[in-house]
Amino acid sequence: MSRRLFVTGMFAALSSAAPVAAGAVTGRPHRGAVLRARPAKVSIGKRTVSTWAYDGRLPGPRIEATAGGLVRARLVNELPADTTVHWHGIRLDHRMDGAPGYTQQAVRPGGMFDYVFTAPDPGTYFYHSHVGMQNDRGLYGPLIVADPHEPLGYDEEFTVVLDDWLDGVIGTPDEALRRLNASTAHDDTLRSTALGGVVGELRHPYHLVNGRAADAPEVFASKPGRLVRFRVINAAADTAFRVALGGHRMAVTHTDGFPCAPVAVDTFLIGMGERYDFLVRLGEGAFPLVAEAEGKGARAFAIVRTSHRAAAPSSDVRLRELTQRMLRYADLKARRQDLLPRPSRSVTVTLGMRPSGNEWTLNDRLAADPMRLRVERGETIRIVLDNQSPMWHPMHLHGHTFQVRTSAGPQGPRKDTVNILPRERLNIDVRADNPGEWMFHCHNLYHQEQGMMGTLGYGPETHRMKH
Ligand SMILES: [Cu+2]
Repeated sequence: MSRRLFVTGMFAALSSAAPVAAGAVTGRPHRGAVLRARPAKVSIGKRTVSTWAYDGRLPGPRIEATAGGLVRARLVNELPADTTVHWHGIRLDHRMDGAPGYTQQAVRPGGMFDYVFTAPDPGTYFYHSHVGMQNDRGLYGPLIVADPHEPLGYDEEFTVVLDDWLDGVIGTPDEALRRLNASTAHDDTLRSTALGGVVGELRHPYHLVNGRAADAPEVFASKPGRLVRFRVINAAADTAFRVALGGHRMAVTHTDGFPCAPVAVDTFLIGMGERYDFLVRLGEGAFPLVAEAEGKGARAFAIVRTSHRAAAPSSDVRLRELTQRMLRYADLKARRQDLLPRPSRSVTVTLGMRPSGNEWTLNDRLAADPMRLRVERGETIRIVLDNQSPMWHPMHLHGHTFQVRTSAGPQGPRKDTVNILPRERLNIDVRADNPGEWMFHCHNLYHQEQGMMGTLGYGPETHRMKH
């Protein structure tokens, strides 16, 4: 059987070695993706909502690259606000990282910016705005980096972008944040044992697979017997998902872009900013692909169909897979060539919550006066994440992929986003091989905007860019 690598390619980011002025918009014609960030009405199933999106699409266009090749994408800002694009998980030139105030000035309304960078590592990534609450609107899309020497054999692949949605339904994300800031309480009804307690800040009225709600679900059409790779991306602001495919066991093969020894499980939990790839050999029928909004009593839902005759599953179908064997970080083993050297020193990052209940801290500091971890180029350091706050946090480091050191030994997975539960301590090792000033933050967007943002920087601190 032939392997179809790119099933929905729209904008190929061509590999090319042509030199380009980084970031500058040159007079030369632009080759590559164009992302027009603009207000749009989009259908999320039976409902149409007003939001901000790239090219009026939800998710934004799929961008494809080849490992070692260039990605070119021109951001055109047609929003009534500043914006940037962050390339989540990519170990790129820091000037292209889209971190406003750190690596670039945000792009003003009417302006544009050319992102041009090499994508060194193959895998499943995504891009999103890094300004304010814009990532809880529609400003995100998948970025898939192909491996020219792909070792996995499979027949077909599908990308599954998960999201929690409120924009244009119960106001805007900025209004939701203002409500949270006016309150000191947390919704104690949003709970999960797997996440160690309260799971999130609010209930989003919809949960989406590839921009579609359960009332008009995405359908992945395939054939019985095919070996299929699913690339799952959690682009949500405040929701972890528990993912399972009815009637199938899955072999998890990658997390956050990087390969791991395949693990057979029934389900996995994916935090905001994380990615998982899994393989399944499809049976014959119409199968529910369910992503439970963990602890929120709601779900995202899609259908995997390999038979025209089979009746569609109901979106509220009970799946036994959701309660069976769930992936743990300790199950994941990196390849030998992806193991980082032993760290030469360690630093502790304490995750905290102020008594206000709506300010989240790293080493007691808020984003306005951020914690800075200083590293020197070439060293490997251990970061001890010590969660003293009452909630779990998906911590994300820009520009690097760290190694999670689990209780299962030194071969933990390479990741860029890791969930840490309340009262948990977790070691991650980082090799300082990509100079710059990098954001290190919680990928719960509400926590990020309530202060949980620090930096990892090389050498002495130089002056920070003015916003
Ligand atoms: Cu958090």
